Amino acid sequence: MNGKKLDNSIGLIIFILGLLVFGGVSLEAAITVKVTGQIANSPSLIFDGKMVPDKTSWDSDTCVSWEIASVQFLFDLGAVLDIKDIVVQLDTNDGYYIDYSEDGKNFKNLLRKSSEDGDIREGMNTFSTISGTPKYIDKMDFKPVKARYIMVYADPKDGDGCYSIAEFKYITEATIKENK
Ligand SMILES: [Ca+2]
Ligand SMILES: [Ca+2]
Repeated sequence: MNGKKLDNSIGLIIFILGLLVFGGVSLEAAITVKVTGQIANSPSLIFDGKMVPDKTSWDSDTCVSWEIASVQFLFDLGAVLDIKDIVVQLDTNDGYYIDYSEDGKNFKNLLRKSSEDGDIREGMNTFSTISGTPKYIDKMDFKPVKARYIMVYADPKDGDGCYSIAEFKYITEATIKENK
């Protein structure tokens, strides 16, 4: 495997990341990423705003990759937000679950990406729930939810055992207003 291993013996890595802007007001709401299990490369890559070209290799230095299906990523968005849509870059030939929670304890499934979803069969791919965009996947779309916590993990029964995530974006009502 390429890239340096982050051997987190206590099972937790926490990264505080950048600023979020919502509703036109800048708040120092930090996104925290907590990782359970062993991964390659820094989890900060998931929220660095940089997408990778589709078809990028799953173990590229620009991706956060792992090989044990029990690895979990827990994103704390810093506040309960109205999540309308997401855009996520994942290794296309695996299944992944994305769950959400308001309190960090009670999680519900937001969506599942199967190994069959997407327009390419190898490498990193972009999956969007924003209808009308080229990477929109109808069956992954969801009704808006209130969430502060997002959990991402692989489906151990669907994929080749080589998993990867390169970017996660979420769209709120405030994001939509800003872009008008
Ligand atoms: Ca990235
Ligand atoms: Ca894979």
